[in-house]
Amino acid sequence: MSQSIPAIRSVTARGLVVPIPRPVKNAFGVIDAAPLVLIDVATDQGVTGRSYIFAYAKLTLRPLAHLIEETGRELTGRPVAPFDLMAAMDAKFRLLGWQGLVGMAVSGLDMAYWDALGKVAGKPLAELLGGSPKPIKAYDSYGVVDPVADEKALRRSLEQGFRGIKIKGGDGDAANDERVVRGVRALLGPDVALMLDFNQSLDPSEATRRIARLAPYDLHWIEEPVPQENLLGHARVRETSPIPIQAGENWWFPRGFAEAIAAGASDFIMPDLMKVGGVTGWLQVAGQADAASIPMSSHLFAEASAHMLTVTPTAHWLEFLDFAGAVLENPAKIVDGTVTARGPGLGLQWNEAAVAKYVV
Ligand code: SMN
Ligand code: MG
Repeated sequence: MSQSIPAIRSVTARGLVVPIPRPVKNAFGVIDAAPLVLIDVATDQGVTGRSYIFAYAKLTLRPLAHLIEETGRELTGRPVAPFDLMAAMDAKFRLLGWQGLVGMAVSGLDMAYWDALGKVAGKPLAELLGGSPKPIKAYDSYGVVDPVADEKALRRSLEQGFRGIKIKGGDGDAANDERVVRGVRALLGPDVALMLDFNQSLDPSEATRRIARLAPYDLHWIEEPVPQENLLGHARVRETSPIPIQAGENWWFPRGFAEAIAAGASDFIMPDLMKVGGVTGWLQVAGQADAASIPMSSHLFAEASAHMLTVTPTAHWLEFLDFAGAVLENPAKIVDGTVTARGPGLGLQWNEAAVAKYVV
């Protein structure tokens, strides 16, 4: 018996500001709450596809919700066929360009379509895509830390079984980076992976100078040392870096990754589901990473990313940074430092009582 593809009945998007377990300080500021847009794609089969995106700032919540709902309105009645819908979006936005809010809206919708398909099939998305859910190793993602003031939190991460910890650099001078990295490495011991994220805050010369100083501390990767669009700058830093370079959370759609890989920008890549083109875009990047033997990690969106890393041939690390836990019925669960994909679909259900508290 064949099941027919559901059709889109309506799309709703809600802007929220959600509390997060700990603030995330980076080289440019502090995130102390998560502006999220929740997307619901209702279908004619009674199933609703869901996803959420991270708006970065409160002021983008309304424009994003508007873009998502208006785009969705035009798609009413169309089958939930993500490949076809991505082609339709490409045609619609090709001349406008879809880097920025438009790309985030398209990616968020794509995730919700796939969630709906998983729910219709009654399967976790990872299974629908040909994989089988299994534990994916995760790292606990911090902002700027101080090895003394944050000792308790870091030890708690180790107790939860995390085998990797990411912290931020670039919040002070090179001496401060070194002090923090030395202190955190001493606290973690030699067997836990330690990653350092500069969030695009340096220029290539300064990045090269700072990274050389960090060589003794066995860092697992250096992330976004220079502005994300400076692909040749990344490649230049990488040439002499004793530590692998990681980037990708700000590269747009599969084309962006093709360009970055061709430029030799990075040893590792970490697409963000909301900028890479959702599930559809991620799958295309996973193919590129496999062909180029590049380890691939995720950025944010732990619940959905667990599904994607399950079907990523070069799967590396899942980032655990809990931005949506407060509004989810089943937030990503850390078991012995791993996250396992849960369905049906992406496994996203809203806790409507919590949503009502944080809607803006
Ligand atoms: C990051 C980006 C956006 C929000 C929080 C943290 C960071 C990361 O660059 O890699 O997690
Ligand atoms: Mg980062």
